[in-house]
Amino acid sequence: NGNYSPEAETGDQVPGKRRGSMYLEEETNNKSEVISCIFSLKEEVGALAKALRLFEEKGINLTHIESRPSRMNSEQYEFFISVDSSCSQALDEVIDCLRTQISGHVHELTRSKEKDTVPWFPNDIQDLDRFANQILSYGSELDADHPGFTDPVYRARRKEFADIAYNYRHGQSIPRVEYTEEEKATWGTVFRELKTLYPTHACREHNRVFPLLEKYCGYRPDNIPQLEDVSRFLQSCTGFRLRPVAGLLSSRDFLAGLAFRVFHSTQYIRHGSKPTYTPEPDICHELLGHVPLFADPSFFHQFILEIGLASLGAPDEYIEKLATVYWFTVEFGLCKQGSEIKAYGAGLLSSFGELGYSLTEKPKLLPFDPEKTSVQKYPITEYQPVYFVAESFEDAKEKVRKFAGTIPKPFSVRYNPYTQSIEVLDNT
Ligand code: HBI
Ligand code: NLE
Ligand code: FE
Repeated sequence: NGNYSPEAETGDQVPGKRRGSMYLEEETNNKSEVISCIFSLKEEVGALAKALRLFEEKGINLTHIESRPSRMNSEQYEFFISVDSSCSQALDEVIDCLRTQISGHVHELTRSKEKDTVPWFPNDIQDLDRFANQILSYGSELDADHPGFTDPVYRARRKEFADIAYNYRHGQSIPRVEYTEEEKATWGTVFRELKTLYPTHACREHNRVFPLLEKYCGYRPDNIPQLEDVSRFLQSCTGFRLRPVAGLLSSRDFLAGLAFRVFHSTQYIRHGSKPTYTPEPDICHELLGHVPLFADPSFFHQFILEIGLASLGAPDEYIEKLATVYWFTVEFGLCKQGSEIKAYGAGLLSSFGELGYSLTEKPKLLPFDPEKTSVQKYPITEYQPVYFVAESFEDAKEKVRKFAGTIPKPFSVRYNPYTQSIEVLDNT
């Protein structure tokens, strides 16, 4: 069907499923949110066992049980139980059975129907494993005329990379890849061309980190660095880590990863026939464009965290706005530095074609303002006609934080780096 994705051609992968707009009703935003109920039973041998069998039959795992004598009826005992909110539907069935077969008195305690409509989001860093096979096809814009699309050798190679990502689980080290001579040559071209532009075109944070990557991570024209080595380096700088991904995730999934300081990174390289520019992320884009700024301990990584946290549980229309803000900052942002304008967007810092173009007088420049930036339309397969200029990373971060405050959510979230999970603070 012309989709530019590994599974579109081979057909033997789990098909890319769009989950972004689906509301998962049985799950809620908060792991600690439980559903509780109280039921009363006549005091006799085996009464509780009978009731518990109903839960067992429906596959419900009780997370809490307590008993007390009933104050209303001295022949009865009351049982207070809690179940994980993922059991919501099964619990309905059990409650029905309890009412009709065993006990007249069942009282539901906490279950808010309204909360069930908050889009699902990961609570724990391990939950990111669920994203692995939800890869989107790139879209019809990028089909038959894309250089990699008609090259069978390139397609097969892409499938190898996709398999690494599909099989990866949180906590594992990222498999090392032996790149071919041809792949290394493509990297070499991109690396050399970009390195001549960085001193004049890249922001100072990027230029500050780059020599460290050369020193510690094997950034060289003749070597494609390994994701595992780079990920370890990043963790020591800002706590960010890389995770291999087969292709594009939905914006919702991709942004959610950022809240956990996880950056989903491709491992394949662009087709050798077009090193100047490719619309897809590839390892050049991730390592040369994104990684230097993810390593920067000042404001930039906080800016990214802000976007990631804002995305958790946000309604679809706001996910689209946040993805657009991400596009015009993290991917294609320009910023003021002294009296000059420099590039900090990874899509610019990884394309020697567009990096040069972005600082000419051809594109239109507008001041970064999340309200306006978030609704700007943009092409994804050609140089951007419009760029937004930030005053500074700190200023951009504050503006995004204010913007995030306008997203309607019945709770706020915080990342706990010690437990690597999200803490949800109820606002209601
Ligand atoms: N998925 N793997 C991957 N890499 C990206 O850069 C990426 C993505 N999915 C969505 C996406 N970017 C854009 O929607 C951003 O604007 C969020
Ligand atoms: N156009 C960029 C490049 O050629 O490196 C990739 C952008 C990915 C969003
Ligand atoms: Fe990117």
